[in-house]
Amino acid sequence: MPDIKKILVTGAVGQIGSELTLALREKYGADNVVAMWRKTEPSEVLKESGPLVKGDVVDANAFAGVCDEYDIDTVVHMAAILSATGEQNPMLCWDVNMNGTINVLEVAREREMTQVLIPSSIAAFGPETPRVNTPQETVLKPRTMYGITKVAGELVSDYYFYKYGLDVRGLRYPGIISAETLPGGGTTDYAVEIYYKAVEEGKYNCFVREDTVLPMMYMPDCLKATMDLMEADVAKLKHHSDFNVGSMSFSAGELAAAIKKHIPEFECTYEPDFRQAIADSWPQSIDDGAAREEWGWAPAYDLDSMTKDMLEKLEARHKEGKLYG
Ligand code: AKB
Repeated sequence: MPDIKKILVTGAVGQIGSELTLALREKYGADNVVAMWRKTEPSEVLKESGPLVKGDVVDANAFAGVCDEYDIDTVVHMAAILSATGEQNPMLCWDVNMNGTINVLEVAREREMTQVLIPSSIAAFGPETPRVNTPQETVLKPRTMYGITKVAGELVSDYYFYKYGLDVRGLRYPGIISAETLPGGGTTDYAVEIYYKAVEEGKYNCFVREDTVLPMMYMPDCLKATMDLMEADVAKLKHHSDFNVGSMSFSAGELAAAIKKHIPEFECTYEPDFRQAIADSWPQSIDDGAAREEWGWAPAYDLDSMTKDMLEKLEARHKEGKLYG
């Protein structure tokens, strides 16, 4: 098993980073997981539960300095510009995602780090990819800048593995649904916003069509997938930076119907915007046989169990007047 001792999480204030940092602190010891953030102020719980550093992964020297200061042997690189923001500002997306990734890999290579985790996404696929049960090995011709940076990230990560022996791992996240930190700038954000608005206002105006089907995953499964992959025996891995991970797939209409079972008065309307074209270029469901075989991936939640849990959490917070934290 990998000898992970001191982890740096970039993008630690983001939707996944914020919860992953806490889960990693629980597992590896609070002092051994450093949360790196750039723009958004970290929450009290992130601040109080372990070390925190302000930094920008695009600045290679500063990033190397942080790794040296904290004696980092593992980087979990969550900082990225997502699909929707990436289409509004492609150059920013290229800069943050490409330069951030190569800086992480170079700093890790120079320091002979134990492991680097760089997530990919279903955005690595494009309209020419089979959309149902998308295979592990298939066409990677995305039409978004975010997707292009994710394909390049997978390829360059595997390059570092084969050329330098750096243990780089990655998984293609579907849309991630969670109740703690709101996502920002993604196409799948509607699947989180809908829960908040259902609880807050009893209605939601969805920015994709009712029949839009995408693969999704609940945060507890996302944390489990990420941490299980980090702990997997490298000798058993045939893939490294590009694992498909599936969990559930549903249309926006089916999601609204699942919420309606708990909040009968909930009304969802649909007003597709530029994000519809992005969603239409992505898979509807994922074949994750390689992840299941090589490191035992198995999700726990489905649409109904996730919806019950999401609504319980958000309703409890709403009652306390703290829906948004
Ligand atoms: C996005 O919508 O951009 C992300 C993703 C699927 O990678 N959530």
